[in-house]
Amino acid sequence: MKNYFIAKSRRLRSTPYTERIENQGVTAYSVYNHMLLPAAFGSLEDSYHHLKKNVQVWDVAGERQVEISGPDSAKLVQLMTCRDLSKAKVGRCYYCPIIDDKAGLINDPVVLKLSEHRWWISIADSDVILFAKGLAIGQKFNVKIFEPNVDILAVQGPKSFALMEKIFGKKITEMKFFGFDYLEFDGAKHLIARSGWSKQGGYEIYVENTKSGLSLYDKLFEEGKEFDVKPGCPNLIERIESALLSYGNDMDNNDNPLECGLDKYVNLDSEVNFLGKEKLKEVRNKGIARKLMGVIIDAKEINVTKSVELINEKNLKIGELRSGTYSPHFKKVIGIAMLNKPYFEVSQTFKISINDSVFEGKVCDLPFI
Ligand code: THG
Repeated sequence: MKNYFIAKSRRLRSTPYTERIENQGVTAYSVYNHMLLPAAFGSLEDSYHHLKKNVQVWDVAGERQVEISGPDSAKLVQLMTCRDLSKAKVGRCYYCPIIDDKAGLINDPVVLKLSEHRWWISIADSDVILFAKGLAIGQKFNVKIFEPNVDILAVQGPKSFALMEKIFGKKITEMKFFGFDYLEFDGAKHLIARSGWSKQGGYEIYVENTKSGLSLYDKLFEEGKEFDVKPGCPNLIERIESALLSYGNDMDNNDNPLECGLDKYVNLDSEVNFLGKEKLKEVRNKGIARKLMGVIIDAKEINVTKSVELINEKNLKIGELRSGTYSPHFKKVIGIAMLNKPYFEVSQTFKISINDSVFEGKVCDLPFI
């Protein structure tokens, strides 16, 4: 595969950590919420093994916050998500599908309840702020909506707990999954959550004070030497093995949350009011017509840059591959695919063309591991 340079500009926003990761050897960028998102530090496979064993620090400032505050803030946040947030607690994070009136996914953010009338929506790659503003204007809600200067640093991997304890003390190890708290470093309080886009454990530091955040960045590498800390980024292999979905890759506005297996985050039987509720009830009553599933393919390499057709023995299209990677764990290609009814059954076989060669594959449940 040929590679190309990225043309930087003001529009393609840098992060406070860009200079640091470039000195540390970032080798590829992606773009996320109009911001640089590191995509590789050398070999993807080496980073995968390192992440599963040690600890990494990630510049995920591209996970931008949409802040919604004011008397109608809870009403607006609820209007956007099919997850019932009526019992949401201050100090907790909630993974929430955001959908439109047709139940099409707009985004799949982490929502943080900062106080009764103040929320952060930690977004995946789509312009949620415009959707929120449009709704607020149309509904005449009394809210303030803006993008605060928050630049997340993720600390991920099994040794993240020891590293963070060294810097922040015992308190940080007592934090529950998807809980958050404010901890002090170098004269500033940082919101730290036990979360992150890997299944290897860790934290996310929502840096608002850039000066303190940068000194924390350096401190993580200094104190992390004994844990073999390395710079990293969301890892394609690890996130597919773990079935962490990627908005824009695995699902988009043409898919609804039930098709994407997000049933756990869909509450249709409570009183809360959200867009697309009636439509989702219809989908639930009728049953979904397609489903996001795992696939395992007898191949050693793949590079998914657009959806790829999955074909059955009768040469009928039965679905499409949306993400894929070689997995060192399975020693095969694994991927995330949208399968049409009635083909979303485990063990359904298919053929797929990769680089002009045909390979055999099989459907399986998510997550893989
Ligand atoms: N952290 C923060 N913001 C984010 C992401 C993140 N914004 C963009 C993107 N990632 C949003 N997507 C996801 C997808 C999955 C999860 C988090 C964000 C996730 N899911 C857990 C799982 O699947 O096991 C559990 C969620 C739950 O059950 O509550 O962590 O990573 N700040």
